[in-house]
Amino acid sequence: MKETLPAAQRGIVVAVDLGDPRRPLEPELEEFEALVRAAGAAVVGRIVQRRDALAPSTLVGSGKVHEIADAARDLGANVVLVLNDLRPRQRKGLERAIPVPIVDRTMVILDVFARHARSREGKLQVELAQLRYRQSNLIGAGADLSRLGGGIGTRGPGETKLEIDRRRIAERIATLKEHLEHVRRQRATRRAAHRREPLVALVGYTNVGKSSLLNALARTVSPSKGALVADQPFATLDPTVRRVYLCAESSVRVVDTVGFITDLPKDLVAAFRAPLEELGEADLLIHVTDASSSDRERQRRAVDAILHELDLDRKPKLVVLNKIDVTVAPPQANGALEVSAKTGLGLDRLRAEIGRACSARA
Ligand SMILES: Nc1nc2c(ncn2[C@@H]2O[C@H](COP(=O)(O)OP(=O)(O)OP(=O)(O)O)[C@@H](O)[C@H]2O)c(=O)[nH]1
Ligand SMILES: [Mg+2]
Repeated sequence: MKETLPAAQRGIVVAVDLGDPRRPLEPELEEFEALVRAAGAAVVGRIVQRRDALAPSTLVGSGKVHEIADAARDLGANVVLVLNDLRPRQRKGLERAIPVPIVDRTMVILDVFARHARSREGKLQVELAQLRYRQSNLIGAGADLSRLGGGIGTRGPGETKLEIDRRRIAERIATLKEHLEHVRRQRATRRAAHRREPLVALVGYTNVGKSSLLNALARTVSPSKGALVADQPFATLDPTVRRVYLCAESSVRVVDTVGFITDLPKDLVAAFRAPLEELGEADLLIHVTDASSSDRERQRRAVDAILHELDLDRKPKLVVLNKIDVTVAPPQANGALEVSAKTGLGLDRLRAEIGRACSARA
């Protein structure tokens, strides 16, 4: 029997460039388009407006609003994806003038998370974050959502379409919190059983190769056993722990966590607070960076900012420059340990450094 595939999503990406020299638009725009693709939509157009300030009622100027509506029609787009986060009033203003659904960056990220959540805890967290975002942004249920007709902004972590009635959202949020509390207590008990071995946490921007590095360190050969590796943002949502042998007699546990991103939406930070707080138990953090990315500096700053927010900036930390097989001589390596999860280069040194850092703690 043939299945009818849902109509492919074709999106127009819209961004306002505020011309902040400390925040060039291009890398953020490219990252946003990668997120859109990870959420399953194709980018068929890009409209950028340079402004000194965001328009309070429509984000972009009124002329631009019409340009977007025309482009959506001409290019056969069925969703408009906005890089800047939208206030409820701006969302309404755009919705009034543009006949396709309006989806902002936070909704896209939530959508990618919904697609990638695997564990029960991950799914509960994502659903909670989605409902909170709807609640605080007055994104309607029912009628408004059916307008989205499936696709980005409507996907729940399971098979469910997010169609919960607004007055039931609060109830559902309370239930989700209870379930999460229960799952977390179980995990805390499991964790207590492992306390004696040092815990090392891999942190870093999304897609830098944290899961690949975990697999390489743990020498996971079977792809089904290892952490999931994929060339897309937020492949990993659920923490994976593996035992890594530093030498024949000594081992540590290494945990691979959800990747970070600039301006991680606050509903997501709240949802992932508990798993990230477990990083507080780590004896050592390994900050993984991507030698092949021209965006490395911006990414490094974003990760440092989140580590600071999570009160983790005083933890012992090793900085690792991964994917060194791709670039010959990366500029500004700043004494970072050069490794390649792909070729195995530098991994023995990394093991030795982990051992040194962990025994210094003991
Ligand atoms: N050339 C090269 N590619 C690598 C290396 N390490 C990882 N990659 C690739 O980089 C991409 C991302 O790798 P992941 O291990 O999924 O990265 P991650 O940091 O876990 O990503 P998220 O879980 O999505 O945040 C994949 O396509 C990997 O094959 C490396 O050392 N060299
Ligand atoms: Mg990963």
